[in-house]
Amino acid sequence: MPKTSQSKKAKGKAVKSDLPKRSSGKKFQLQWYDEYPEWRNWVRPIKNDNLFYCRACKKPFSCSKSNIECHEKTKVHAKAFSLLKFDEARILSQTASGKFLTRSGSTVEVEDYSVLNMADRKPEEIVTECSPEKKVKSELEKCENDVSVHKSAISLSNFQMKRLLNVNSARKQVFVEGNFAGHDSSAIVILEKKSFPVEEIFLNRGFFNEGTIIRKNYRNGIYGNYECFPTREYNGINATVIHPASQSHLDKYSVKELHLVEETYETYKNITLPHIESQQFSLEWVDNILAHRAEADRIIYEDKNKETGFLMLPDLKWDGNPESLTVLALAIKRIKSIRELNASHLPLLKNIQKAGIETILKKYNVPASRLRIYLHYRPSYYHLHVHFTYLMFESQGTFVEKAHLLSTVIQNIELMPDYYQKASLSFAVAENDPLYKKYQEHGLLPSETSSSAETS
Ligand code: M7G
Repeated sequence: MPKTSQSKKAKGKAVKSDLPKRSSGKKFQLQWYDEYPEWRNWVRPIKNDNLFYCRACKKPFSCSKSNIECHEKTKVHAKAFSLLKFDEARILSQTASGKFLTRSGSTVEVEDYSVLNMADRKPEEIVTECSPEKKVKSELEKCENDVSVHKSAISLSNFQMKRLLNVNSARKQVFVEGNFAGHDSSAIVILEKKSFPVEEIFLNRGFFNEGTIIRKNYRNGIYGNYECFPTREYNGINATVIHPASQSHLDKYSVKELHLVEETYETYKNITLPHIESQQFSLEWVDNILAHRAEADRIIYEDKNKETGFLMLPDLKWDGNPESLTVLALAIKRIKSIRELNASHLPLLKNIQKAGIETILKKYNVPASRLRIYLHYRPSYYHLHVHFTYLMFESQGTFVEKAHLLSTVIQNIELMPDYYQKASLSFAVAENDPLYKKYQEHGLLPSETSSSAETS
């Protein structure tokens, strides 16, 4: 077995950034590639110098085995390396010549480092490493201290893509991780094609008019296939930007394997609840809405009663098209989820049901019979909220293992006041969710997942 590059020897000691230290490094030894095969992907020796060039970070570093190991463990390198892999997977497949395009559009030789004249480099350009622990801490600090891009107008040309997190071709969505220029912490950009308007007037205005460009792809008898570019106003896509994005956000939007868990109330109390209390998504956005600090002009209904009150507004992900109506009702009272509901909450739930239906009818002219009204378990955000969506819209999160109809929740509690403290609730948990490991440790999920079925 080849050694992995996470050797115990790597201590991540600081190397000072002055010229004498530069010569204290070692020349790169080609046999290191045999010991650490992964290094072939990103470490490049620099001729006649005690430096190596990192293809991911695009910088020279002081060269010694331990310094390369230490560099590999830094978050900055890990991010740069995943970006490099992403670029190469996308671009190298198109170029058999061993050349690739840089993001700026120029073509360069993959192995050509002659452009780097190390002798001309100033000492401060030779990057040195600090301990991985320090780096991780400073990365966290960067995220906490970073000012959100939303504070000023944003431009997507300032967004440097780093990693494709997920693609949903059925929903025509793409989830991308990257950085905005001038900001250290990661951002997530979610792009989603909008649904079509169905009113004749909008179809005529946006699609069937002289502003629409149509180009023929091919024709076969009576069948013709075209590429169509509707007028600009109707070409828009829905973009959601999350910044600064935490690791939990990145996990939420990354592709991952799911497992079904059957959670008893004991499991909830002993495993799920302590986890929620220690590391749930921030509810700042909910509190901002409740206090009218954000989205105040989007509120469509408000009942300020502390026990039975709630507030309604369009969901973040609704593009405003009636065909994809997605409205959120947020309880005024802090209730984590349906797990906490009992008979004392019936007036609140019934109020949300009745006033919510009336509001949507009045505001959007959609009757109750055409609405799907449900709660999520487990939700992403542990402040009780109810989703109102157009029944014909296949909205996300309406799977049987996640959505609970409000009417069923009310009936369950009417039949048994402590139903949600008695019932087992099933939901999917992703392998990259910290709870996945905890459920495994408590025997709720098998510790090893076997990908191949046993054959007799
Ligand atoms: P959930 O069931 O906790 O999680 O629903 P889910 O994302 O797995 O469905 C929370 C809902 O709140 C989602 O439908 C989000 O789109 C919506 N949402 C999230 N944020 C951060 C906001 C926000 O800032 N404003 C509004 N209006 N809706 C939000």
